[in-house]
Amino acid sequence: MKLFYTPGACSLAPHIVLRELGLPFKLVRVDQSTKTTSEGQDYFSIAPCGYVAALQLADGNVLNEGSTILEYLADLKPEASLAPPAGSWERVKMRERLSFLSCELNSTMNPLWKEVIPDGVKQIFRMRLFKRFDVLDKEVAGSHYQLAGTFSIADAYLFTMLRWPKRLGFSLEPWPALRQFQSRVESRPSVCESLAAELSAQD
Ligand SMILES: N[C@@H](CCC(=O)N[C@@H](CS)C(=O)NCC(=O)O)C(=O)O
Repeated sequence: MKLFYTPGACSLAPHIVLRELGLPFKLVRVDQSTKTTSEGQDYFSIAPCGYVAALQLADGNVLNEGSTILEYLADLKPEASLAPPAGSWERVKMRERLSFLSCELNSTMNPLWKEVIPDGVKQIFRMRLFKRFDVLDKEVAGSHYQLAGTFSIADAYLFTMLRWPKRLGFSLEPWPALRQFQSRVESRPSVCESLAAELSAQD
C-alpha cells in the first residue's frame, strides 16, 4: 500500500493507524504547491481533487477520503480493535464521529489556512470550531479517549487536527481535557514514529 501524504496534514491520521496496525506501507509525499508527488507523478492522476490523504492498494485502486481510509485500515486487522465490529451500533457511532471530525472540524479549519480569506470570515469559522471543541472537551474529560474509551481511528484523526491550532496561531488553553488527550496520544510509539517520519521529510 502507498499512503500519499503532506507532512502534518490530515493524512497523519491514516499514517498513525498504519503504524498502530503494523501493516507494510510506503509513504509518498505530496507537494501541495505543485501537486506533484515525491515519485514525480501528477497528484491529480491519483486524487482528482488534489487533496491528501490517498491510499493506493496493491491492485492500484485508490481511496481518497480520510474517514473511509481509516475504516478500511481498521478492518484489515479487526483484532487490533481500532474500530468496533462492522454492523454493530458502536460502529455506527464511530462512523458518526468520523463524519463529525471530517465535516465539522477538518472542513471548518480548512479556510483558516488560506491567506486570501479575510480575518472577519476566518473569525466566523473559528467561533464555529470553538463550539465543537467545547463539545469534544466535555466528552474526553470523562474518558481517556473518544467513544469507547480505548484508542481508536477517531482518536488518530482528532489528535491530528489538534496539532493545527498552534500553527494557526491560537492555543488549546480553553480546552484542558483536549490538551490532556493530545499529550496522551502523542506518547504512543506509533505517533512518535509517524511524526518523526513526516517531519524529517518536511521541506
Ligand atoms: N474530504 C477530504 C478533505 C481532506 C483535506 O482537507 N485535505 C487537506 C489537508 S488536511 C488538503 O490536502 N488540502 C489541499 C487542497 O485541498 O488542495 C477528507 O476528509 O479526507
